[in-house]
Amino acid sequence: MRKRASLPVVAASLLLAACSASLDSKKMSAEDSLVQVMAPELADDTSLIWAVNVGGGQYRGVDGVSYEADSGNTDGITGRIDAIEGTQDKPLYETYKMGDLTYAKAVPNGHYELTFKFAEPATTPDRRRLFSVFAEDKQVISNLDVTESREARVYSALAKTVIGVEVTDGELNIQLRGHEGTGLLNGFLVRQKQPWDTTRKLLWHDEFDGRGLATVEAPDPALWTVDVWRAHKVNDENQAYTDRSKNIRVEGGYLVLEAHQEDYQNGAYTSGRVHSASKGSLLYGRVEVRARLPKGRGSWSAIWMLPEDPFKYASNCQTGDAWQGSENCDAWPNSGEIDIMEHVANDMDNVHGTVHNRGYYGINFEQRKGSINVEGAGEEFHVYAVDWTPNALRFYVDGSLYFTYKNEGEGWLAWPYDHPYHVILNLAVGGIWGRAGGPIDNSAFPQRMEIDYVRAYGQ
Ligand SMILES: [Ca+2]
Ligand SMILES: [Ca+2]
Repeated sequence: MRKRASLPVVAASLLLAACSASLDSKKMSAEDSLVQVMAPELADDTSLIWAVNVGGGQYRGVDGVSYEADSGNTDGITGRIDAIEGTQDKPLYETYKMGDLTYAKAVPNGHYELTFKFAEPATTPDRRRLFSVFAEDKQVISNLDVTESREARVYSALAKTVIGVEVTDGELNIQLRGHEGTGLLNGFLVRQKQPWDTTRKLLWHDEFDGRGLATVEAPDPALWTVDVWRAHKVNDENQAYTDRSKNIRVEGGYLVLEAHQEDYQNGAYTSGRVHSASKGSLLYGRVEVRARLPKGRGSWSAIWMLPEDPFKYASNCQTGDAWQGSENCDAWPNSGEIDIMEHVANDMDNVHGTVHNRGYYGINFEQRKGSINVEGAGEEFHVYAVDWTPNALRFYVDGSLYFTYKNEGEGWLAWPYDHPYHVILNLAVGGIWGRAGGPIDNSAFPQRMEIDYVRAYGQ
């Protein structure tokens, strides 16, 4: 959720762990055993059907995925980028193919989930590249501009997942088609959805049923604190957060965060923000939030987590200092942030999961992230979840895995996720990201983010 910071970025090369090396998964090398010690539960991905390092050789991803070499496919032109940013899988993104590519593989009939990996070279012959990706002749990614999708940065890795691809003819077909310039692809993987583990122990939760569905009331103060903030406090967000029931209430089985356009104090919008600090936290485990997202352009909704002790890894400020929105305190990003779900309605249905830490955050667009297409995110409820172990953070929508961030084993710079975090739910209006796709649509108010439940489970 935090996008802005004034701190110098730590050289990413310091943070590369031995386990980012390309490995032959069949050989048991010293590096292999290191990977297994660090992340035993990532060693085998049983849901994996097919993965290809487009334009390159065999590669083992930090999430344990074994990518096969791109052989036997003569489509397109192979190229190389040596300055990849924004991913733990740099070698995968360093090689690509450009052109109207096609890939096909015999698979059992069924439903599949596809993750595509893109990064654009700076030397692209086209000023702008726009292309679409098709799976089983259906357009699953339309008019993609890779660089624009990573805040106008070339070299930045982009991972996009699409779900519900149905194969009925025994062969999975993937195609790229250029609209302006040619298509470009650096890698892809295909999974079958795995059953959701429902055996976890519930630590704490709120179903937002309150005293009854007919009662309108404030969020339960035993678990939640409602923030009252001025406009522009963080991220240049346009809304003030209030504790009025107009902006935040439990109603009809949901927590409702409702944004309004209205003159309020020195701002033009109001909305709701709530957090569970010192009331509901966890260290490892899983958080599941079932929510329906707002649709109006300018809205920026978020389900995310911050440390219980924001000063855990701060170097220039201490307990009691104001740190949110501060340029002078490095509590953020040092102590970390986990964004389970972010959605800006100028890019409807494109849901993001992101981690921020001192090694990887907004500056230079080094933050690690994945995105997933959630059709009807503003119409239907979906379950947004993160699964957190000492070795990895894995991000899901409706049980579909779309992003894995691995503990590189090099300490807090890239893994400050070793202390308790709490949950934050908010609906921002505008801000640097909410306004990025055009002005706030004032005809779209009020806007609502509705949360059916928040459930925190143990490991
Ligand atoms: Ca590649
Ligand atoms: Ca509910």
